[in-house]
Amino acid sequence: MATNKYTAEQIQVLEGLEPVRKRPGMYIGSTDTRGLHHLVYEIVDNAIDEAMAGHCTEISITLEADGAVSVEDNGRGIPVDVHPTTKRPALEVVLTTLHAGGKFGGDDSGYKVSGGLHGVGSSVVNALSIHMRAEVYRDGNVYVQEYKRGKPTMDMKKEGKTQKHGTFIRFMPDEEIFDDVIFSMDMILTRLRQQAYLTRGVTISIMDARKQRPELDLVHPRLYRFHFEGGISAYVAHLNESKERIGTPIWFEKDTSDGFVEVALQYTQSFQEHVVSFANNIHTAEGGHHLTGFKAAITRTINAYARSYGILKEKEENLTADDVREGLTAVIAVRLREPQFEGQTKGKLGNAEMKTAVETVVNEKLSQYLEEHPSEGKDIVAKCLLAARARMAARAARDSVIRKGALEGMTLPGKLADCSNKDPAQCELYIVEGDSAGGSAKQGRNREFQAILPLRGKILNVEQARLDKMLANNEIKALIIALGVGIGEVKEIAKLRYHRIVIMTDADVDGAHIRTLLLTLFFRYYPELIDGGYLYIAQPPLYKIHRGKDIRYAFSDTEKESTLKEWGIKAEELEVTDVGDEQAPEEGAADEEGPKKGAKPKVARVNIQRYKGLGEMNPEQLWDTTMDPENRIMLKVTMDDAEKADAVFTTLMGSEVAPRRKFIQTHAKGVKNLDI
Ligand code: TSJ
Repeated sequence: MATNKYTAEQIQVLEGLEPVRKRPGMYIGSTDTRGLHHLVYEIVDNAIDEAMAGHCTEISITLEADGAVSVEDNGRGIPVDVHPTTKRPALEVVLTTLHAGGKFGGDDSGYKVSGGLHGVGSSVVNALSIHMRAEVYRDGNVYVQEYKRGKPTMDMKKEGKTQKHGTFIRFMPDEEIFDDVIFSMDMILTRLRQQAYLTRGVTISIMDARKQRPELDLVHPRLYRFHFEGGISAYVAHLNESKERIGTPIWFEKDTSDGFVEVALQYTQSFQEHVVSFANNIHTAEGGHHLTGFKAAITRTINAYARSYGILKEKEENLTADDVREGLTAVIAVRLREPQFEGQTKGKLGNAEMKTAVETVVNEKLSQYLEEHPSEGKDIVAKCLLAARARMAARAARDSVIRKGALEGMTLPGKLADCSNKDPAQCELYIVEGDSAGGSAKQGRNREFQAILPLRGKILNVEQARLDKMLANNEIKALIIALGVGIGEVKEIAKLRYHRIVIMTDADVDGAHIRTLLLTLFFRYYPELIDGGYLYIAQPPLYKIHRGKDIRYAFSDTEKESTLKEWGIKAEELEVTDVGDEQAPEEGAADEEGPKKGAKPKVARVNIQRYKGLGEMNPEQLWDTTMDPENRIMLKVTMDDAEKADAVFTTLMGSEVAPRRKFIQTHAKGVKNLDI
């Protein structure tokens, strides 16, 4: 019925922003640093949409001196005409009502992106900002409106003339909503670089104009410009920078009735597979049907090619999907009208039709490429055959290892201090760097459900090692046996002995290195454990701060400073000592307990100690701060984290020396913070 439809539409359009401020997590996932960054992505995604619709070529983002963020594009400008149902300018409706986005878009924009928040809209950003200003450059005029916490503080007005066209949005995140309002250049760069690859030809620039930059951001120049004429083909080239490549990236695209398919791929001599997929510019970390279609197609196409040229003999077995994925780097980007995102983190594309769409396109275009490039074709098949032979050798090695009982049925390693509970769902395994920290952890733990495995030294260079060699390494063997899941083709995730695996390393370069190495190992050999949410990183405190009987632990410099602020002490007035040293507080650094009648103000000494390593904490401290489920903070490792570790690892450990040297030089200043 027409009346009902009208009413329903009106209700939807008029929905206010109160619920967003009441339950921000429902709209942006969380109010931690991740949620904070979503604000930027959400605004930028609108400009990306405009670029993908073919109306915008430049997008600039500025982290302003005062902590605000501004985003400007040279698109058509958000419409400003009065919206019929609300009698308000479209600009105001877009920025002050929920789900108003897209209602003004006509149909030419094709597939909407709206990546970060899966399309909840720019009004959510407005609601969560203490202040927002919008400028629209359109028809020779500048239109302006400002808002506070999502509410207009003025009617939209014309403010002068301009030759420009486009949209400018400036917002200041609300400190009442977010735990922390400091942006990370690293996070913003990663995301925007990816968006620039996916939107070929657009220029995205990021300016860091803040007075105070977070320590980790100091390794970055203040201005970045991303512009990739090559699109995802340049992305593949970038992923393979430090690897030994076979030919140049292969690229193709095709518009099908089910959606648009674009693929870039390149083989390398590495043993690892690196395939990244996207749907409507959203990274599908859990894969989905488009990825399944891609994998099916490369297996089929390469086998067919190898057979037709007699490289694979009649009596020889087909190459397996694993064989053709070894050393493969690829980016798959699809665009479709109604993407369904499924899975635990909504990172899996659920549209079944995309399997056939991608499979058909890749079958056709890849076989055409191989026909036209026989020399590259031969090299690719040779690489896949090498993988197949290695697989058979590894199988033989594994069989013999199993016969000798190296893994299966083998007793738990002696250095593992196991827990008494045998229910995996209750149990935790702490992988601890070094024997002394391992000792503290063993004494400090709750032995009922916490097991400790100390690892010594640098484990192994997994980039260059094969499965059979890895099994021979004692540290790795101990870890694998402790996990209980086997490895390679005998992997059985259901046999996992601990449902929380915690990497606990020092907050220094060596610790970061071991952590990167372990993350890489899990990323490459046990991605299921990361996907399943079993892998964590412990967060030991960086500082112990005490004043009289009041003891606090700080896990970051920000936290340390806020404790001192709470106590009315300026950070510059204190000197931080390493654990063990005595600290004499300077005059004025001490705290006053508050004036008591007739008594002199009581002064307590404030003392800050910095922990250099886990080994410096005694068992009780380690339990209290880092291992006690009631108090501890642990980071759950995501595929994204692990993938980044893998990239760092490949650069640091890979067989090619030149890029490693470059990496170490360009990051030398930041190495003490080397982080995933
Ligand atoms: F929404 C927003 F405020 F977050 C925002 C929107 C932020 C930024 C930086 C840019 C944009 C934006 C929106 N850039 N370009 C557009 N384009 C439109 O909204 C637009 C313009 C014209 C037409 C038309 O049919 O004429 C349609 C649309 C959707």
